Amino acid sequence: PFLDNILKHDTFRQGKITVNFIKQNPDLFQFKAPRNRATKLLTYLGDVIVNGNPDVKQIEHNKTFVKPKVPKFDTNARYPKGTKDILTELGPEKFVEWLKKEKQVHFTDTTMRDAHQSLLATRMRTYDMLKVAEGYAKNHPEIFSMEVWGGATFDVCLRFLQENPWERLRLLRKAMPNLLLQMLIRGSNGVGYKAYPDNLIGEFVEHSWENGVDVFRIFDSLNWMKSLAPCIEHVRTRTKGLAEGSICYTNDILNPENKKYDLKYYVNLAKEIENAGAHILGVKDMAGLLKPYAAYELISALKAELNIPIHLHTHDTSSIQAATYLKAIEAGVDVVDVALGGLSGLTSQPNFNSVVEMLKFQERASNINIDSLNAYSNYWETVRDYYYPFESGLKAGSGEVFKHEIPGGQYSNLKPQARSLGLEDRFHEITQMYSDVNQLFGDIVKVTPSSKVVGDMAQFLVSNNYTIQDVLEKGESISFPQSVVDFFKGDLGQPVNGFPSALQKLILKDIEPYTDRPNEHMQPLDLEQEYETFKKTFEHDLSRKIEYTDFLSYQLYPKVFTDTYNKHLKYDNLMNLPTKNFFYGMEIGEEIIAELDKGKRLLITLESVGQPNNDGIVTVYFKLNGQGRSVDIKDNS
Ligand code: BTN
Ligand code: 3PY
Ligand code: ZN
Repeated sequence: PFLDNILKHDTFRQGKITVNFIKQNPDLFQFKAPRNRATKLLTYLGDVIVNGNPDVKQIEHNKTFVKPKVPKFDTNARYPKGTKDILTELGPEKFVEWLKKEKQVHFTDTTMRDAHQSLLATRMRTYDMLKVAEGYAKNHPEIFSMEVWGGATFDVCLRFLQENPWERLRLLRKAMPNLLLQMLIRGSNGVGYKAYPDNLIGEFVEHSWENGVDVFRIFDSLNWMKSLAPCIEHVRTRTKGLAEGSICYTNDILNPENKKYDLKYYVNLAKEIENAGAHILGVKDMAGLLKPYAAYELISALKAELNIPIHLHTHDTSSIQAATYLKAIEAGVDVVDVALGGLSGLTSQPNFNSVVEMLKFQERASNINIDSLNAYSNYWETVRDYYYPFESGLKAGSGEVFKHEIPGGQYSNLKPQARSLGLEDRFHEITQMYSDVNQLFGDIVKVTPSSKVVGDMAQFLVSNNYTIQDVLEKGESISFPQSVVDFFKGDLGQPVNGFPSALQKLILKDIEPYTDRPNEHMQPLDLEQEYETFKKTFEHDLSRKIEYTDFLSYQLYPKVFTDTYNKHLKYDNLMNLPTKNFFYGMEIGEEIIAELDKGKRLLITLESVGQPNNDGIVTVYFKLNGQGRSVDIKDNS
């Protein structure tokens, strides 16, 4: 195995070894003994029991959880016809014609993507989704689409949940074959925080479609057509799905002082998106700034000027966004995004159940079984409690969002970030600074990843006690966060009306900015060659074979993928471990069932936990299918 480690080592393979090679690479002495899957699972459980899940920062001891009730459905029943069947039957163009003729308003359910991204820092596990996916698709075939993938879920799924996002997609596809599945993609930034080579994004889109995505909501974090258009083209040429090109809504079209993001600006952008080949126009109100009367104006104008259907997305951070939907529906919007009650409101989407009630007995009402919908809301309300460490702490809607304009998905992430920087008590300073930084940057569109740049800058200034004045007066001597430098260089593209040039100079110092597409500054990826290299690097099979989609994960997030791969070598795939045990381990005497593969069940009981020995090793005693088993765990405390 030692020789094997040398042969596989990057440095060796690149032919760069020196006499110190062995001395400098202690990893050469790490040998991976083959271990069976049950032992890996017990090792994980032992580790969480002794050391905790590193992602869970604050544990409420003695907390009890209620078992979520899964609404009834017939496993043997056939799936009723839904929108996916209509798309397959009609193809994208005719599907769009069908949608435009629909009188009722349609709904996208965001519970499995944006809702938990915006309320629970994106931590919802596949386990909890799969429990209800099949039943939901059978009981609610009238839903337009299920937003289940993309945005931050890709990153978080790998990074913190140690799951394979592609596996999640495939399982949800299988469980909901009758409904359209929808994803969020950040144009040239894919599901990442920077631009990637065009051919990688094309490849990513194609494989997303092949693994289950039907509707691609495409946006650019600066509303830059040059990033949107190629991605719309990928969807049109490499899939049979729907390209939903989106405008990101910022500021307020009704404010007479807002000369930049006025109605004309949005209508023009929407027309460009339609001309670029979008099947549907997305109106992405990522921070929840589209007020009811503005929505009426905007949707009316878009309906009048465009031929494609309009799909509206908002966040209820202010708590008045159901009124926005009402006015948008009156103005003729075709589809709106909602989240099931238990995961709705605040920084998430408006409440699906209540919006359905709002429209009851009205012209554009839809035919949804509200009692069943309520049962699903209750399921999510109960599941939500298992994720309590990831709650943002926001208890009420806040009108301040119209000032700071922080996107819903970022808001739930900014609080824990502030906490980890020791700035929690200065959170309102950060939100105020966020708004000041936005003005300093020239009032930009703020949504991932541009929102992260503004957030990084705000936190940087607050934690260093700098003011905006300081930046303007002594910016030359300040070294700004890397994300801010990259942004001003042009790495995320060009903001509406360009960068403020004096500030750009202060931030970039002697770095030269550029104004063409970031992708022009990158080589296309040699996919075949890189895939061969990838397969050699990650040649240990997990409990499955390494796949091409793993290669795509690696290309988007090399470090995150590598870390998760290594965790899978150690712990295996934990997707089927109940959420309570994944985050909080087990209690003495607790008995759980963990399914390795379909039908391969393990019955695990925690018997006792020993004391650390002199080397800090703790022995954890389990019963596995009735047989005594123990694992030795290093206590890291
Ligand atoms: C978003 O802003 O996209 C929503 C939250 C996503 C958080 C992920 S977690 C790892 C990475 N680090 C960040 O600061 N944001 C992303
Ligand atoms: C994302 O990009 O993840 C978003 O949800 C932006 O709103
Ligand atoms: Zn959103």
